[in-house]
Formats: sequence, C-alpha cells, structure tokens
Amino acid sequence: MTPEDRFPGPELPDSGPHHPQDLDVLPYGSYYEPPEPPPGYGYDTTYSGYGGARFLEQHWPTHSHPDDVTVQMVHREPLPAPVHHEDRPTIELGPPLAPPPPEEVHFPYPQPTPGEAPGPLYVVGDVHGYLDELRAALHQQGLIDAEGHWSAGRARLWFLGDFTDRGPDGIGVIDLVMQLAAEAAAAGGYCRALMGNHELLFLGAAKYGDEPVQSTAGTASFLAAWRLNGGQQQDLDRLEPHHISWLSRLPAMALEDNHLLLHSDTTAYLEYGESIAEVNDAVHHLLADEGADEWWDCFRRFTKRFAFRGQAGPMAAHELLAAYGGQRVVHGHSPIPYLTGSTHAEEGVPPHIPGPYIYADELAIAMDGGVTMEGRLLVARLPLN
Ligand SMILES: [Mn+2]
Repeated sequence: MTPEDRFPGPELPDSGPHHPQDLDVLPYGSYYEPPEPPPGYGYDTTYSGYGGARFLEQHWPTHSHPDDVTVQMVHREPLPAPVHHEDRPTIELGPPLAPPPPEEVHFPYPQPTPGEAPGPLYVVGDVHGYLDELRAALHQQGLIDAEGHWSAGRARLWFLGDFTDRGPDGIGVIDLVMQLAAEAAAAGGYCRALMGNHELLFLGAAKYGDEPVQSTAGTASFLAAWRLNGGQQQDLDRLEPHHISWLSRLPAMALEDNHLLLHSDTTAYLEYGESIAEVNDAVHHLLADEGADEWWDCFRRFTKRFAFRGQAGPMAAHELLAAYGGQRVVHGHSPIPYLTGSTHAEEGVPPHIPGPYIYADELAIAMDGGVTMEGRLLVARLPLN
C-alpha cells in the first residue's frame, strides 16, 4: 500500500460537505497512477525507505536579537537518523521579525552599491491564495516591511509557483509578487517566480473554459478541473490581461547557486527539453501557440508528483540534476505532510511542519509546507546545510 492509496478520490464540487482537497486531482482518476520509476530501477512499493530524510527546523523567537536566531537540524520520529549527525550545524536565518513596531524592524541588506556581490537567496513554497500568510512569512524573513514593500535590497527571492486556488486571494498574491518584482529590481535585487501547475490550470480555465479537452482518460475541461482543484471564482473574475501576460511568461525551472528550482517533484520536465532554456522556451511556445489539448497535456505532466520519494527518489533527483545542473533540487507542489506520510496522524490536529524537508539522500528540498491544510507557508534562505 502506498500513501496514494489513502488519498480521497476525486470529488465533484457539488457533492456536499467534504474535507478540503489538498492534492490536485485530474478528472476520472487519471492522476492516481503510481509514479513511474526511472528505467532500470525497481519501484519502491512501500515508501518505507526515507533514508536520510530530515527537516530543518525553523525557530521564530519572540525576542529580536539576530545573533540568537538559528536553524537547527532535527530528526523527527520515525525517520531514521542520518549518517552524519555528530555536528549539529546551525545556519543563520534572516532577522527575527516577531511583532516589533514597524520602525524598529531592522533590515540586514543595505541598499546596493555598484560591484557588490549578489544578495542572499530565498525561496517561497506554494502560496495558493493565502495572502495574509505570505505577507507574514516574508515580513518575518525581513524581505518586506510592515506595509508590504520590498525591504531586502539586493536579496534574491524565488517563488516556486502555485499562487492561486484553494485560498481566498490568489489575485492579491499575484499582485503582491508582481509589485515585489518591480520593487526588488529597483533596489538591485530581484523577485522572480516559477510557473506551477495551478498557473497552467488557471490560465487554461480563463482561456478555454468549458471547451472539451482530450485527456488520456476521457474528456475533461480546464474550467471543471480548475474548480475541482480549488479554483476560486473571485480570482477568475479579477483576472486581468496584465496578470495573464505575466503568468504566461513565467519560467518552468531555474538554476540559482547550484539549486535547481522546480515547481513539481517530477521528472516530466525532461519531456520538454534537455536544458533549462529549452524547457522554458518549450513551455512558453506551448502557451503562446498551442491549443487546449497541448495545454492539458502539459498541465497533466506538471501535476505528477513524488518522483524523489522512496528508493528510486535519489536516482530521479540525480537524473534531473545531471540534465539541468545544480547539486540539489528545490521544489514545491507536494505538501510536506504527504511526502512524509504524516497527513493522517491525528484527526483535527494540524500537521507539524518544522521547516523545509530535505530528503532523497539530501538531493531534494521540499518547500510546500501545506498552508492549505493548516500547515505553514515556508520561506527559506538557501543554502540549507
Ligand atoms: Mn502544484
């Protein structure tokens, strides 16, 4: 039995009260295929082999001295202890921003001077319309001020995609990210974003609506699939042409400081190109020139997940790193409680998300803290040790 077997099946939007759907579903159950193992590697059917997987625990102290802020590696039961745990390295987080008044918040990044080295690198997991949580998490890391403006100078910030759906204010999230992109660029840093499968789904719902698309498992439509996966009508109502053109041009992947940034934990990227530029060009071309069936196929591929989990996981991560470069894959898309199999620990108890989850023989970092399932919206500074 795999964790997939425990997922609830697809539900119709009007099927009455039900638990929030946290994992994407494709109509007709076509999502529920087990992930394909890389050629030549046995498929791990039990998912019991979480060798070396670990969390990085993020502490948010209530006092405000930056030197006291550390991140400690912790090992959650029942995860096996990693081989090298004698040293408990600590890494510096950004400044603690617990609730001091705005004028007392001090930001570590001076305004740019010419020739200065690049600023620190941050990544943000799936936001899914949770604008308040996003503001809080960015403020906590010193990336925005109390008014929601970029305050991190030359810092580099990457969003890993999935801005809308399930949460209350997806358009507000997109507006904030677009605003920060402009402000960060003016300050000498940058704020950039990857395209997630929910961007494809949202754009598809806006462009193709109820138009039937050819799914491998039958007929579907973007609008129905979007609604099935948490699409919020108020987001669609507020979607404007400048949002669409911004979303349509997001890259699918990027390489920063030896981290391969992806939205989805899948090797399906390899089906779109042999280099990062090829993959991004292919997706842009597809969105600009292709029809609903090709969009759907792309959405379906980038909705796959769990490629880096289990015994074949490290090989899948290595395959992507060998093709595109980098030493670690950093992804969103699959909420950490699903990766660790801890979603059903106790009914009614929010999942415990201490921080980013490092797994697949340390080749992968999961950043989706499951904000849609009362987890946490994670913002982390890279590298994680
Ligand atoms: Mn996703």
